[in-house]
Amino acid sequence: MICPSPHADPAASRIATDDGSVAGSSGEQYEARLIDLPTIDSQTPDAIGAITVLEAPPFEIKRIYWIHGAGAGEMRGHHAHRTLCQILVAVSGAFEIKAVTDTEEIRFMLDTPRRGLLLGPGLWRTICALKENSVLMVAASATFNEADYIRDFDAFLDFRKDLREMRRNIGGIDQR
Ligand code: T46
Repeated sequence: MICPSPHADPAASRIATDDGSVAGSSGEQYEARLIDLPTIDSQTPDAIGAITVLEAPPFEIKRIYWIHGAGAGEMRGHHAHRTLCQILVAVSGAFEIKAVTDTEEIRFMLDTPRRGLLLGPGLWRTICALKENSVLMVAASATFNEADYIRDFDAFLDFRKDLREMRRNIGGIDQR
């Protein structure tokens, strides 16, 4: 399935490896990585299936919601957040998530409830359901605030430019 991208250049697209690191990302750091969630598998007659736990997240969770009802190949997202941190879990079905900077995009496959994607602020994201009836749970660091959204891609590019400039000015170690 092809989930469209805001960057036209396919060379700018990279796939996150299984351990969540970003393949070939030329030293850039991203606040986007896969995290394995502790899972208890039960195989006794009175407890079948598994329990997966999201605990001790790297931010305080203020809100949990879930996205459902998107058909296979349908997309959501198309925005960035100024400050919001999130953990995304495909509790059912599968999603391809793209985390996009001003120069490239990283593709993450969420196809198991045993894994989450930690997504920081300042990244444009697209969410593409890969299967009918997929459900994406999102744990977020803040309550809903429309002012935290950047919904225009050019405004996002300006935001990234300002961020880079600010980091340079304060002599930041990281140049995201
Ligand atoms: C994100 C990805 C992963 C509310 O009124 N309250 C809420 O708590 C939320 C989440 C949304 N809304 C309203 C705002 C919009 O008018 O519902 C509409 C759709 O929301 P949004 O554009 O956030 O939907 P998605 O699915 O594109 O994005 C969601 C998250 O909200 C977003 O933060 O990064 O999933």
